[in-house]
Amino acid sequence: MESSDRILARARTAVLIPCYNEELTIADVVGRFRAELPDAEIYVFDNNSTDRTAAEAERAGAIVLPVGQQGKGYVVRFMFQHVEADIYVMVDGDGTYPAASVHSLIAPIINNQADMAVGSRLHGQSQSQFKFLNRFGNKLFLSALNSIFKVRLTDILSGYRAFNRKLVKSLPLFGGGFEIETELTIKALERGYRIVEVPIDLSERPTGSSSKIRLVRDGMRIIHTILALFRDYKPLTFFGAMGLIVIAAGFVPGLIVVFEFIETRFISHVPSAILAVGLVISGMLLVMVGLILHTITRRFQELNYHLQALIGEHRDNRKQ
Ligand SMILES: Nc1nc2c(ncn2[C@@H]2O[C@H](COP(=O)(O)OP(=O)(O)OP(=O)(O)O)[C@@H](O)[C@H]2O)c(=O)[nH]1
Ligand SMILES: [Mg+2]
Repeated sequence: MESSDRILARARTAVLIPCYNEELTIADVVGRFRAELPDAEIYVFDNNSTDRTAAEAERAGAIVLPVGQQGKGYVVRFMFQHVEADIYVMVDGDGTYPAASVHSLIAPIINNQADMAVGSRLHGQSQSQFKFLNRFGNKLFLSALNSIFKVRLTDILSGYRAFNRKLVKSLPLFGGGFEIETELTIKALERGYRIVEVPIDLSERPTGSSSKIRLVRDGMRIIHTILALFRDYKPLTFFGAMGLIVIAAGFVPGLIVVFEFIETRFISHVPSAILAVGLVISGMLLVMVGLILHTITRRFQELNYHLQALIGEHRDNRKQ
């Protein structure tokens, strides 16, 4: 087996840092990653910062690329499309993630044990300094995601990740804001990519540097993303559960009418009867929609599998 050092020496590694007004910390972040990964290309994606972020990043030796459309999600999509490398590391520009952990983060990618490695701030072995609300929100989204998608992850919102090229170039991402991390995790899971979590310790933002998260707005966007992906990737569970609830609700007026009919051979609660029929038919319709979408999703998954196999074959042919 080839040693991971030798593989790393040959692989092109890119460190990607999305940034919005991080003049206080960006030079330090670039410097630390340069020290840990001397051969890597370090890119800073400046998203209309109004402070000296771009100048500071350039001074520290990073390649600075401006991105016009505002939002972390747009920036992640831009960098995945435009940066060519074999191993990708993504990290925040606020200096809260430890650069020294980058080696344990990229190890599973180099050794081909994972397609995405996530620096987990909530792992049993992590000692993270989290703000109370952020920790609470994180746990809430996590339990929703773990139960819907039947996985056991400990951090879905982490901004410190490593990827291989295959994943970066094949995930279709649409989110524009902070929901991008949720989208990355769910879409990678659904496509069968291997995800591992590596414990990391989160530190606090230094004083004077301000958070870009707006709890209500970004929280709503993340909930919306989880629900939309639930609908798209688990349609039978999503529509089926709704359908069963509506059918069960139809039983309440329905049973009143049935009991009355058994007792008196007569129906006086006509509105209840109409309501019951309406609810049961609507519920059945929802279950049917779930079944149809489930079949279509399955077929698309098969199609996607063949497509990936074809792309792999094409790549192998070109290498020869
Ligand atoms: N390119 C770009 N980057 C952004 C934008 N908003 C935030 N970022 C960057 O995304 C990273 C994460 O944002 P943070 O504000 O640190 O969010 P967080 O890490 O969840 O929360 P705190 O660290 O507690 O503030 C930082 O490097 C930001 O500079 C944006 O609109 N565009
Ligand atoms: Mg941060």
